[in-house]
Amino acid sequence: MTATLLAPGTVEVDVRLVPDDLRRALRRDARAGLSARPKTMPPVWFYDDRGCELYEEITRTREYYPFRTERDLLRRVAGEIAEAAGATVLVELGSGTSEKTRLLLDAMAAGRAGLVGYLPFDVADGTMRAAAQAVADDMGIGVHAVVGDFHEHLDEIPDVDAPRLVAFLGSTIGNFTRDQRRNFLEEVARMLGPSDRFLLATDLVKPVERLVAAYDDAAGVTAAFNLNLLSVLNRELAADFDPDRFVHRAVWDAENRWIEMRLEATEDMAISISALDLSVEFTAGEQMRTEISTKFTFDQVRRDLSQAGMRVTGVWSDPAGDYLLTLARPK
Ligand code: AVJ
Repeated sequence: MTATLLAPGTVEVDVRLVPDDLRRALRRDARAGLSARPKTMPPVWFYDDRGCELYEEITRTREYYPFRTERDLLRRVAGEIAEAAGATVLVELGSGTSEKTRLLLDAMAAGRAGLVGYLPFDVADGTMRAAAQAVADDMGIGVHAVVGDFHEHLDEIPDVDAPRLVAFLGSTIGNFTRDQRRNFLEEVARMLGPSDRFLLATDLVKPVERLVAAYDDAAGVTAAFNLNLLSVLNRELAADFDPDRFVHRAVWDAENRWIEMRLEATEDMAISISALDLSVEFTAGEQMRTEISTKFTFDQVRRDLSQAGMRVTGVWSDPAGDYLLTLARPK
């Protein structure tokens, strides 16, 4: 169904994911993940208010280069991307509040095609509503936001009668498993019309010591970000994790070309998760995986996009070759 573009300055928010859905999803992921061998928890649960604060802090650490590398790259090439895409509506998957969004919006507004609409999509309702209103006010365009989950609600994004640039920044695609990535890219390809384009941000493979340092900064901010997950489980599921009895680990998995973040138990312990009526054992040295962050090569990106039904029309990288922005169109 083709939705009409909203009048300038108006904001509409479609809520496809209510707090109860999130609570149910956390219970499902915790029951499955804490009973699995090895234990795992998906990274989406890092991002409570404290987690968002800690992530912002991570982006300011010396070791964590992806955020500023992407921002500086966008500052340099957003205009070229806007011209190459020729879109007048920006659809942003995982929209957050970042200035990176503004770089793209400003470039599109200044471009030949102009900017007539912004469609942010994110799991975090509050953050996105505030950002949506600010963009509508500052840029005088219609903003139609969707609160949803990447893996379930992409087809809820309004299909407007204007060329759309669908952007997925932050290299968040690196946190998806292979299956999640394939399904996500196929879903994106399905939603693209002939005049739509897809902009994908990916962090590239580089010397291992730089990768591990980026996920284990000397100041311990990433460690705090990782350990905060235990506080989320304690608060949301009445669990009794003691974060002082776990340590943060960041490990490079060369075979899968991803960084794995883990929480390692420092001693044997039994954890009760009252909300799930569940008790789980940890042995000393046992590690629970809390995030993968896949690092790409251009060939991998081109192959993944091609397998999903898209072909590359433009690439931009920073001088050091640390990061990649890829523009694609439906085949
Ligand atoms: C922005 C979600 C992609 O995986 O690099 C930062 C999150 N995890 N430090 C990433 C993160 C550990 C980040 N993403």
